[in-house]
Amino acid sequence: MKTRAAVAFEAKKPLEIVELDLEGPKTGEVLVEIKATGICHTDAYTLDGLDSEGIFPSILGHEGAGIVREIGAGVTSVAVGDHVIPLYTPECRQCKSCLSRKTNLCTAIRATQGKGLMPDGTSRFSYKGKPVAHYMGCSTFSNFTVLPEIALAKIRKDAPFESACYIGCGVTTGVGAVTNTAKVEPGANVIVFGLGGIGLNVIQGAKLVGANMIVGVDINPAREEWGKKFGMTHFVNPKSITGDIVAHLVELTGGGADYTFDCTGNTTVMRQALESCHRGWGESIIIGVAEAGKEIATRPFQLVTGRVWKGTAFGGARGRTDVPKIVDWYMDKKIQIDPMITHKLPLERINEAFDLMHKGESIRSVVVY
Ligand code: NAD
Ligand code: AHE
Ligand code: ZN
Repeated sequence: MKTRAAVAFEAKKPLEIVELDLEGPKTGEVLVEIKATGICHTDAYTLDGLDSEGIFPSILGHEGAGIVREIGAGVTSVAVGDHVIPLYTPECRQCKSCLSRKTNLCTAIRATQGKGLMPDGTSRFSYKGKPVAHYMGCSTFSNFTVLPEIALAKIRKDAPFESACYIGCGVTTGVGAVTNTAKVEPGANVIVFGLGGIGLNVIQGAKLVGANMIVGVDINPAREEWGKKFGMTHFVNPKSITGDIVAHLVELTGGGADYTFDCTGNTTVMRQALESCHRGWGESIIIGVAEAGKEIATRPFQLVTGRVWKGTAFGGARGRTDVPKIVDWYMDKKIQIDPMITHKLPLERINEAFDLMHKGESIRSVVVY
């Protein structure tokens, strides 16, 4: 069949809207009509050529929601007509990682996914007879896409696609980093670095679990109002303070935070986040994705004296199990999504979404097909 998609032909070049060929689902695979997709900073990072796994040409996008249109042989967990969210972290429930119960990082298809291929080692997309790579196993910047059934969370049909798509990455990552990875307890003091599409969800997650101080740190002053909307109690703009940001935050939190979160992808900020933790027990969670070649550093003394450095992918969520529950939280108004979706655009205008993100003018842009 044919599908309309925004293709990343080259790094640092705008996406091009073209019609591609899409092969139908093979054994264990599912054809999904994507109804809406968010644009996450990770898509921009890959498009900007900063991803060591970046492949061109490819179809980016990993924050979608849609409808099952066809199932391949052997598919049992979803049926035609089901509403689904594609999962860049699948959940096979059979691999060593899934069975360990210690991680959400299912390894069933990670190797081929990282090469832009389906589990059988081929791509379903082609343009003018040449293969085009999948991205993060999702490729939601295509109106139709094919995924393995283990990479689909079935969700309730009354959830609007234009909001539910954000649960495919940003919402689950931010809220899950608080509830699954850090396990923030009521009364804890929290610092969130970077108040974009992920950081604001960390803030709402911290509020949800009853954190005490929720300090937001961002170099964009407009983010102060945004943080307050979702539960931030204090805002710090590193550009507006005199002296060292870490010393400032340690003083503000009475000795350092119980939990800090990096939602910037900047390795200097990651160090600040670790060192703003309380001596003896503070935990810092890296969410941000740093560009290829970057490394983190701190004095080992920071860890010797009890601070803990952790990371999280997809908020530690096991997608097929947890994503439908997060959709329920949204539908039950336990968490907010709609105010964070600042822009809705047709696919033809997807490049504007990247410009808005780079200018700091959007929280989340969503393409509606
Ligand atoms: P975003 O562009 O919406 O937000 C980034 C925010 O960080 C902006 O508000 C920006 O002003 C702020 N910022 C930038 N530099 C800063 C600095 N030096 N100090 C303080 N604030 C600074 O991006 P997003 O979509 O929220 O994504 C955030 C990061 O999380 C990206 O690196 C993205 O790739 C990553 N991410 C990781 C996961 C995961 O599973 N680990 C999931 C989604 C996104
Ligand atoms: N490809 C990059 C790593 C990118 C990365 O860390 N991705 C996160 C999700 S970001 C979503 O917006 C992730 O899930 N990581 C775990 C995994 O298995 O990819 C690189 O550095 O090569
Ligand atoms: Zn993302």
